[in-house]
Amino acid sequence: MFTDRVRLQLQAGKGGNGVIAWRREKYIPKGGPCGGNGGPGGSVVLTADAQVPSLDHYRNQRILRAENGGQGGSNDRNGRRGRNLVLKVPLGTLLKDSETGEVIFDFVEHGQTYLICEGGRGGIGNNFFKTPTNRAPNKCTPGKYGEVKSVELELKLIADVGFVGFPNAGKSTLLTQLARVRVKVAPYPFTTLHPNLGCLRTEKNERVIFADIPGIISGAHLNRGLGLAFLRHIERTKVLVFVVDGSGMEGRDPLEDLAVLRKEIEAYQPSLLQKPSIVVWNKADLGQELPEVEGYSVSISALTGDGVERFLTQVLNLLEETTQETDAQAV
Ligand SMILES: Nc1nc2c(ncn2[C@@H]2O[C@H](COP(=O)(O)OP(=O)(O)O)[C@@H](O)[C@H]2O)c(=O)[nH]1
Ligand SMILES: [Mg+2]
Repeated sequence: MFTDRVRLQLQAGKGGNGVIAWRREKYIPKGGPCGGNGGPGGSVVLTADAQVPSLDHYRNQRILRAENGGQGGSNDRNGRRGRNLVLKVPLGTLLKDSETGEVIFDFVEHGQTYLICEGGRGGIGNNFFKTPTNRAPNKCTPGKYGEVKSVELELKLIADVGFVGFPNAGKSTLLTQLARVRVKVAPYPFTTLHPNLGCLRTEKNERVIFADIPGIISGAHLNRGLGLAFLRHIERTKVLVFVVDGSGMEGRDPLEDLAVLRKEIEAYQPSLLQKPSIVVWNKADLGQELPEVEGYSVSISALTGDGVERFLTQVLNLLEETTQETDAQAV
């Protein structure tokens, strides 16, 4: 699986110091304290931005700092607030604590924001220590340091589940429908990240990414149509879903379509056919006796939503089995 990771040390800004100052005006003796407060340091904030394609921007960075707060001034002037450091990250970025490896935040939607390091508070100037009994305090406090964290950003956007099928088989419709179905056993919130990409959360709060891989045409392995770029995408998915128009409309034969899809994939790399897969006979609403095939298959209507819930349950089960096997192999 494709991962792209960077390690960064993030530092919020230090708060500005408070100061001691005295009013000195002509003809006003004993003007009193007038030292202002320091401004707060800037915080470090991460925000998901759909326009950012990768973490490349951070590749050569190690330490990133937000601005410090300004020192207080005389005449009760407060110091300037340090500017926040806003780091834009691509959708699909996991923010992890680099010491514990724990996931702190998972950016899946455009605009999601997470404050990782809070800026230090500004110090207090002597004007604020003034009391009825102490009219001339000779005291101020320094600004506090901002938070510092070592983090790891990991981009994980490669689909777990890839839809493979001829143009017009209904892949896009199915992806859209997934966002609508509410599975009874558990609510799986589904977010559309991109027209061809959707993200679903399981009960365990794991992320499953579905991709509608642009249409295959016969000869893809010879680089016709979208060709090789397309086939490369499916190399990285864990589960393949063959979406086939099962209605037999337009004079197509569903079994033959499935055979061609498999042949294309096999011609490119035979091992891809070893991936766990599900055959989806789509357009069930148009009616058609569907052929029996080996392995998992399910008949659905992506248009009406019939059978989509069953399909989802199958995919998630298959994915879980696959993950367990992979984990077992890794041990
Ligand atoms: N009757 C019917 N039409 C469908 C179904 N799923 C998709 N379609 C239609 O088939 C056409 C192609 O669907 P689309 O999702 O764009 O196919 P894609 O090229 O595989 O992404 C569209 O006009 C859809 O409305 C279905 O289950 N039943
Ligand atoms: Mg489409």
